[in-house]
Amino acid sequence: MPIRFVTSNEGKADEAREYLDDVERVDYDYTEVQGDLATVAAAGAREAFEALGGVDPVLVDDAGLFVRALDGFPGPYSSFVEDTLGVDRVWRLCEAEDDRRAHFRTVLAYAHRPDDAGDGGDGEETGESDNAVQVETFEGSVPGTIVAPRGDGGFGYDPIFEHDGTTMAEMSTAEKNAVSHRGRALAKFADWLAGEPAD
Ligand code: ITT
Ligand code: NA
Repeated sequence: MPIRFVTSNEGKADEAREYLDDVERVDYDYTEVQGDLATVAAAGAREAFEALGGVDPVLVDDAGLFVRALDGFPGPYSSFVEDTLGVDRVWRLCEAEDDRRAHFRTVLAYAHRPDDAGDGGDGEETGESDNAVQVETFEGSVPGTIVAPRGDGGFGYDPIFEHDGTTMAEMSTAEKNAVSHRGRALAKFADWLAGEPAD
């Protein structure tokens, strides 16, 4: 069964394809509730799962850049800030700071309806909510430093996010996945999926 990755961001889908066999990117504009990344991702996955028919599992990814000297800005507003200020101006805000440490964080939320047929434990049929939708979340983060933009790869804030001397925009997808917030979360998710009975 394909995993529908509900995201407007082709870069996220490309990164996910390194961990998951059958990823289909889907545009669906789920509500971004107020809250931390996990709350936003889980609510988005649940909403998208139902809106897309309630059968194929759905994956949502909510990410943010947190700059220490800016009290975690842009954090949950990272998407809005990229669209309005832009990445170069986020660099210029940080340029004035001595401490340019930051981290990137993402939460993947996977909404699915486990197929319980045949593995009902004690064998009792309750006839209800045996296969209610479930949402699992997987978190990943990576420390880094905000630097003047370098590199043409990746997307979003990658040109200004340096990890171990290299910006994420200077890395290939595989190199970025090996160290990134999303790569860590995807690895956890792929491990978890491998342990699940097939739908
Ligand atoms: P969807 O919500 O449609 O998935 P988005 O790009 O808006 O796509 P987020 O809200 O999760 O995704 O991302 C918040 C911001 O952080 C947005 O500006 C992204 O471009 C940026 N971003 C997310 N992951 C990133 C990464 O791995 N490297 C650099 N920037 C990233
Ligand atoms: Na978004």
